[in-house]
Amino acid sequence: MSETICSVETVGDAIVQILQLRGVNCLFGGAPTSMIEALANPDNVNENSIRGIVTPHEQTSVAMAHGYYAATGRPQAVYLYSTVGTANGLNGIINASRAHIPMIVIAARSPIAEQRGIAGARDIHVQWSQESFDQASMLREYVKWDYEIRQPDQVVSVMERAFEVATAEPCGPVYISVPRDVLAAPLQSIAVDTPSRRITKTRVIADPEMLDAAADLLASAKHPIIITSEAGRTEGGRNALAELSETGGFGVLEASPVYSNLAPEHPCHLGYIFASQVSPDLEKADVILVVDSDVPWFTARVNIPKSTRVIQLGIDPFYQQLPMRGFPCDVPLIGHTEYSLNELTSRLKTRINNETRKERISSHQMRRNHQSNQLKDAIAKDEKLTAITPLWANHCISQLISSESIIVNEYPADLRILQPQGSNSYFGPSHAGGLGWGLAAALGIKVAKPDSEIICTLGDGAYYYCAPTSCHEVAAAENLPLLIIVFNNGGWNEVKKSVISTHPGGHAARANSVPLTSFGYRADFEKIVTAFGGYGAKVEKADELQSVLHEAMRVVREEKRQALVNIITQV
Ligand SMILES: Cc1ncc(C[n+]2csc(CCOP(=O)(O)OP(=O)(O)O)c2C)c(N)n1
Repeated sequence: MSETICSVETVGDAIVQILQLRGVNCLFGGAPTSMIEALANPDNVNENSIRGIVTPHEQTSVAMAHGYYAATGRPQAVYLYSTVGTANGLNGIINASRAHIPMIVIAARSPIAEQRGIAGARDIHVQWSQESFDQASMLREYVKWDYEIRQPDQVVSVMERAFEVATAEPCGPVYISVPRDVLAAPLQSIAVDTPSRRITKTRVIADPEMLDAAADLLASAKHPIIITSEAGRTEGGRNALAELSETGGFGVLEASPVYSNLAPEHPCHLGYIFASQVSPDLEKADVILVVDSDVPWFTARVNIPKSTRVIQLGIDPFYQQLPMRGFPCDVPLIGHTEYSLNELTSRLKTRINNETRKERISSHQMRRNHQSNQLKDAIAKDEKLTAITPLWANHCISQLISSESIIVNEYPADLRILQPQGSNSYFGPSHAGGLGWGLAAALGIKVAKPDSEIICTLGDGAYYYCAPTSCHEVAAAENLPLLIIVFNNGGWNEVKKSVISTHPGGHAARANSVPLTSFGYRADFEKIVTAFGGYGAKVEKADELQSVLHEAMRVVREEKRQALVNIITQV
């Protein structure tokens, strides 16, 4: 076992060294005082130096770390300022928590000391009023672990514990608060195990008996179906799902996908379910395999017969973090998606009749061809309209996609049309749905994958929640060119739909007018980005959209600037 001895000046300096030794590339959001002091020390500059990225708003920092991890599987660090900064970052932490995104959140805390002669002791008015009896209490439900560094010699073990808990499955954010005087406390050196002795990477494969039971159920099913939201979180999981579905001819539905879970042209792909849509396939199924899906269907909207057998697979298929979740599970497959799916596939190979498999696949394909023709007809119709429909907008965006494209979507993307290809080609929002994630997550992905071409699709509501000036500033300052497409329908369509579905035939539905869901002013969003050196364009006519989008993409590709297209869409 070996240790790296780092000479340091303070606790803050030690935190910087440990983050670097543990492979953290970025610190999003700035840093607390003595960490800034450490980063100013030229002796600390080396090939592993952490990239500090200032973000004007905490929502941006947290979502950037989220995006970076989603694209790479490498947890990053985030800085939140005291109670107030933590409050601003909380929406992003809730998103990260439900999406199982590990990140090391470091928060400043008011100094403990009030007396003279202690570095970092209280000397700013806010340090009394910002202090909380229990700073982490406001986010404790959404982090896996929180701790306050209380004395200097704890720093290594606290940081090691943070990495251990964040990266142990199911992963999630952790929160460390550090009083300014503890952060400034002098330290001479720290000893850090290299390599780490807090290894959490492991392989969990579902119980063999349960795998046999699941294979029996799937093999004897007349109408089996697979439903997933996050099987494509890893490339291995995505490949394993493709193989399983091919082996049994099992159709796959993606329910509010967070990743690209199956290639869209895969013969078993049955389509996507977004928001509160339901698929009639589920009511017909006699066996449902739920793979990495917290909410596979809405019991209030579909009638799943009692006789339908349900298999649930994932590292925590019961989503124990969620206060309420009412889905049956006849066969639990508790394990990593990739390995457990592969085990299931190998059991099914000897159990599935080849004819049945072929028949299923050809019926999926017939259905898909029919649906895709219908979709083409609908797009062709919309092309002829003057106003821009979401369908036509998605079609025009699909013409921009290259092998380097990554779509980051906060709701308006239609995956039937955009057809994300590779395993890392699509990222959707956390099911927590805290709006304001998309643009910053896209920036985090761009930091992680500088050669990728990011297309970020947002609703106008989502764009507002993203703290857009903060995001545009980061894009400009860090040279992160990307294409931002805002579907500007002038308000909150989802909220309108929710009112109508809760009160069908009610006052709002009858009047065909839903109060408090439209913005009173339609902003020229395209002008905001120009304040940050970007390119902006607004488009209102269907026949102009394609050329406007192409010009914006050209600016991103050739001029390496951020570009925003404000598409005035019909609801
Ligand atoms: C932080 C936050 N506040 C409020 C909501 C509730 N909410 C859900 S969808 C929605 C509207 C989003 O508007 P937009 O992005 O324009 O998409 P549209 O519904 O118009 O398609 C709102 C306000 C939320 N999810 N997150």
